[in-house]
Amino acid sequence: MDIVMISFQKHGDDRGQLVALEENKEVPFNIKRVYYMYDTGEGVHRGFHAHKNLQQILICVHGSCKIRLDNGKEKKVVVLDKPYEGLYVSNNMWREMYDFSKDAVLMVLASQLYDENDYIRDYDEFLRFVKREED
Ligand code: T46
Repeated sequence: MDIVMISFQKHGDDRGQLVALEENKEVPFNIKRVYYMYDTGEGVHRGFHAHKNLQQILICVHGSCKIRLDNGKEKKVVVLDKPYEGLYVSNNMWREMYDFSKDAVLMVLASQLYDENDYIRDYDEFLRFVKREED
């Protein structure tokens, strides 16, 4: 399984850093939605689902967290701890977010509006979905 990390250009000067993200440029899709999570409690694990269609870029703009990705065959863990790095998460990918630092802000850029019908929340259903997509 390939992990796709995107390193964004930093526009730094003596005032500090700035990162700009535009759809279909730094971000490889039309951005329909942005959400972020913060104040995540110690020991909390979030996610535990996949998406049928949604593509996303996860950026830990402050602090750090870990993302476990699972494509139904392989699992990999990615540490997000740089505000200028984005993790591309395709559809058909089971995800879990954990080990949030106290100050973590995880921002997500999404290719679709929120749609509960796009979620696969049952792991066995996810495995069946991935298999069907392959056939
Ligand atoms: C994902 C991972 C990385 C909304 O009303 N609108 C939204 O756009 C989102 C994302 C959530 N919500 C509501 C639905 C729930 O009542 O916010 C609540 C928490 O959402 P959820 O339990 O789905 O959060 P996570 O952290 O488990 O998962 C989220 C995204 O839902 C998911 O698409 O890939 O972050």
